[in-house]
Amino acid sequence: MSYKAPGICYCRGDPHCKPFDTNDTMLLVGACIHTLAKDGCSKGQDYDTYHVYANFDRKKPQSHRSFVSQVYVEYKLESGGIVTVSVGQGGAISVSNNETNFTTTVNTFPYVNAVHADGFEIDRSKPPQEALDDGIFKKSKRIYTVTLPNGLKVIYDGVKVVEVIAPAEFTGNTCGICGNFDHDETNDIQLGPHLQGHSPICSALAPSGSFGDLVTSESLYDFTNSWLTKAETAEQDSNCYEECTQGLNMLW
Ligand SMILES: [Ca+2]
Repeated sequence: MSYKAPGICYCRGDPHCKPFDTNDTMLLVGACIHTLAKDGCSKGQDYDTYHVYANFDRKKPQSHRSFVSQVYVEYKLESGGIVTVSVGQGGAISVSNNETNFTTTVNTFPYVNAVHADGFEIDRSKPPQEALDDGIFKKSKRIYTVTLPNGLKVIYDGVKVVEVIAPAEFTGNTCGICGNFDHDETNDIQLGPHLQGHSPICSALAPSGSFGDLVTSESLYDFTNSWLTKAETAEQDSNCYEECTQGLNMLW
């Protein structure tokens, strides 16, 4: 019966991330934007219908510890348009549709507790008891839940805790830092598409190897960097820019 259960992946703290299939967290290092979960796993950086990614920011310029500062959810509509929802610090929410050139900032919280756009629901609530029992949102006063038309839920507390809840039918059809959700905890840490020889957007960070290679726990930097999905300019994030141009060795 447990195979009917949704998959739960989260990142919290500095950041410790737990994939869908394991109960252990792993400490990741990086200050750029990384894929948490997406489908279309044979498509490299592209995806079929959904892509969840997060911005990791350095806590202090000289520290290698970072945290999830913003969460993005992209979803391809049947019309071909792409809706992007982002949830940032303090629950700052924006919704955009590239087909209609529609962009809005949701600033109606706290006057309403849910908004709807393009089949999405975005709501604000107290953390569910189940998550509190697991200690996930214990310091979060409010959480913001983005529910996609396909049932995927992405929750962010507007501070540094993100949780991705994948419906049971996503089994085996997801990839990213959250792993492949095939109920096998031994194969979650696989190299993503951001690799040397594949036009990496941050060449100093792109590991060598092949997409899907299993990574050992000693190579978690390679794992994280292989799921790097967007570069940032020096103006957007000087820490990411430095890592991208100089590599992680600058941190130690
Ligand atoms: Ca797995």
